[in-house]
Amino acid sequence: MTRTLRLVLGDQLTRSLSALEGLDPSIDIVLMVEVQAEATYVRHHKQKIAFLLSAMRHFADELQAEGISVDYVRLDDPGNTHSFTGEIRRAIARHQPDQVHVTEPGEWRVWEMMQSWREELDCPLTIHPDTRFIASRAEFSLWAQGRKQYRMEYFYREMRRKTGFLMEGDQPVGGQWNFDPDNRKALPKGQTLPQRLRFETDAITRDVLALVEARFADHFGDLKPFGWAVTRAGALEALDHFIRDCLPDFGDFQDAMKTGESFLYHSVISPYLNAGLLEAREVCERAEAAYRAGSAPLNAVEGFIRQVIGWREFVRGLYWHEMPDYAETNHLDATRPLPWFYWSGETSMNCLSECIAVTRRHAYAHHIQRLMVTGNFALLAGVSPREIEEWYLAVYADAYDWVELPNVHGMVMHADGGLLGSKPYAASGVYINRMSDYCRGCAYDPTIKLGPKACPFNYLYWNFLIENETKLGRNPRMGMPYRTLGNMPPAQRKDISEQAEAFLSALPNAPD
Ligand code: FAD
Ligand code: DLZ
Ligand code: SF4
Repeated sequence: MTRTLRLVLGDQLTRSLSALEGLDPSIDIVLMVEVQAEATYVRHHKQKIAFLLSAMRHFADELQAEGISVDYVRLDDPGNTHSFTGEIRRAIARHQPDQVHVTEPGEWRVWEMMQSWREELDCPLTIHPDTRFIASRAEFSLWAQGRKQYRMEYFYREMRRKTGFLMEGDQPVGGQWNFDPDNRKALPKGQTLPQRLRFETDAITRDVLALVEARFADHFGDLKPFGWAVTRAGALEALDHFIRDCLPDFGDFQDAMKTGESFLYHSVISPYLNAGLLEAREVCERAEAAYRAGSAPLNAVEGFIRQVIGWREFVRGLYWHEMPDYAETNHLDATRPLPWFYWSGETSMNCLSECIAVTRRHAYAHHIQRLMVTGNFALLAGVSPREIEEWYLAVYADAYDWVELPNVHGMVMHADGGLLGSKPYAASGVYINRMSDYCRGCAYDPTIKLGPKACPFNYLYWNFLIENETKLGRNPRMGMPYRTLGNMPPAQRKDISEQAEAFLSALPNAPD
C-alpha cells in the first residue's frame, strides 16, 4: 500500500483539488500549514490574512468531518519553521509517506520552491495541474504560439466556444460576443443600491482575528468590520445574493464609482474564487441560468461571464506563459518611488483618498477604482512597476501574483510594452468626473487644466503623453490624443511639463 501526503495551500481550498484526487482516508494524510512567510513576503492586508487562515481552518474541519486525517500546523504551534519548505520537510519526517502530492501553485515564487522540492525532499513528489481553471497552462501556450501580442477578446471567444456559455450553436447569443459598450453608465442621482450581504464571525474567525491583531498589527488595513464568508457554504450564499440582487444591474453600472459605496453591483466573489471556495464554471452557470430565466439582461450576464472566463483565464494563461521574464520588463522606464499616500491615504486628491479608504476598510476595491484611479495615477506619475505591484499584491484580499501581476504590470502600467493590452488606460480627470461623484468633494477642479486649482490628473495626463511620445506616439490607438498634443502651442506644453514636474517632485515619500 502506498501512503501519500497531500499538501493543500491556502488558496487551494477545493474538495475536488487535483492533489486530493484518489485520496484514501484510511492511510493518506492531508497537510495544511499556516506559515509566517506567506503573510509577510509582502505585508498583506490584515483582512486578507484573517480571511485565508479562517478559511483554511474551516476547510480542514470539513475534511476531518469526512474522516480524512489532516495534519494542520497552526501559526503559533511550537516548532513551526514558518516556510512551506520547512513545514513539508518536517511533515515528511513525522509521517514517512511513500509519496507527496501537490497541486501547482498560483505564484511563480512558490512554483520555484516546488521545483526545488524534487531534489531536496527525501520523498518522491508529484505536482498536479490546477484543474480549477477552464484553460490549462498548456492550452493557453498553444493559443499564444506565434502571436506577438495577446488580446483578451480573441481568447475569450475561444473560451465561450469551449464552455458553451451564452452560445447558440457556434454563434454568440444575441448575435454579439461583447456588450461592453452598453456597460459604461454613471450611477444616476438617487439610485437605490442593494443592501450587501456581510457575514457574522464565528468562534474560529474570532480566534484568527485575535491572532492577526497580535502578530500583524503593523500591516496595512482595518481588521474589522470583517464581513467575509470563510466557507464554501458562505461563498455560495454570497454568490446567490449577487445573482439575485446585483447581477441585473451589474452591466449598466460596472464602471461607475460612488463616494461611500464600496461594492455597488459588483459580485465581490474574487477572494472566494481565488482561494478555491467557488469555481469559475459554477459562477458562470448560475449567471447564465439567470439570463435564461429572464431575471438578468444579456449585457449584464455577458459582461460578468467575460470577466470570469475571459479576463480571469486570460491573465492566468499569460502569467504562466510569460513568467519569469514578464515581471522584469519596464517598457516605459518608470522609476518613481510609490508615493506614501498609497499607504497613508493622506492626499487632497479625493478620488485617490476615497479608493484607498475603501481598500483599507475592506481589502477590496472594484475594478474601475483599481484601474482608473489608483492604477491610472501610478501610470501617469511614472511609478516603478515593481513598487506599485507590491502595493496591489499586499492590499487586496483577492491578490495572488498570477492575477495581480498581469493586471498591474500589463493592463495598468503598460510595462510589458503592449503584450496584454493594445494601449495604456491613461485618462485625465474628465473620465473620473464622468464616472463618479468624487470630484464634488475635491480640493481640485476636473474642468481646470492648469494652475493651482487644476485637477492633477489633467496635467499629469498630458505630461505622460509628452514624456512617452517616442514610445506611444505611433500607437494607432493613441492617434487622437497625440493629434491634439501635436496641435498644442509649445508654451502650453512647457507649462504642462513644468506644473507636472513641480507636482511630482513634491509627492510624499515614505517617512524615515
Ligand atoms: P466583479 O466586477 O464582480 O467581476 C467578476 C469576477 O470577474 C471577479 O470576481 C474576478 O474573478 C473576475 N475578474 C474581473 N476582472 C478581472 C481581471 N481584470 N482579471 C482577472 N479577473 C477578473 N483580480 C483579482 O482577483 N486579484 C487581483 O489581485 C487583482 N488585481 C487587480 C489589479 C488591478 C490594477 C486591476 C485593474 C484589476 C485587478 N483585478 C484583480 C481584477 C478585478 O479588479 C477584480 O477581480 C475585481 O475587482 C474583484 O471584484 P469582484 O469580485 O466584485 O468583481
Ligand atoms: C496568502 C497566504 C497567507 C497569508 N498565509 C498562508 C498560509 O499560512 N498558508 C498557506 O498555505 N497559504 C497562505 N497564503 C496563500 C499562499 O500565499 C498561496 O498559496 C501561494 O502564494 C501560492 O499561490
Ligand atoms: Fe480626482 Fe481630479 Fe476629481 Fe479631484 S478633481 S477627485 S483629483 S479627478
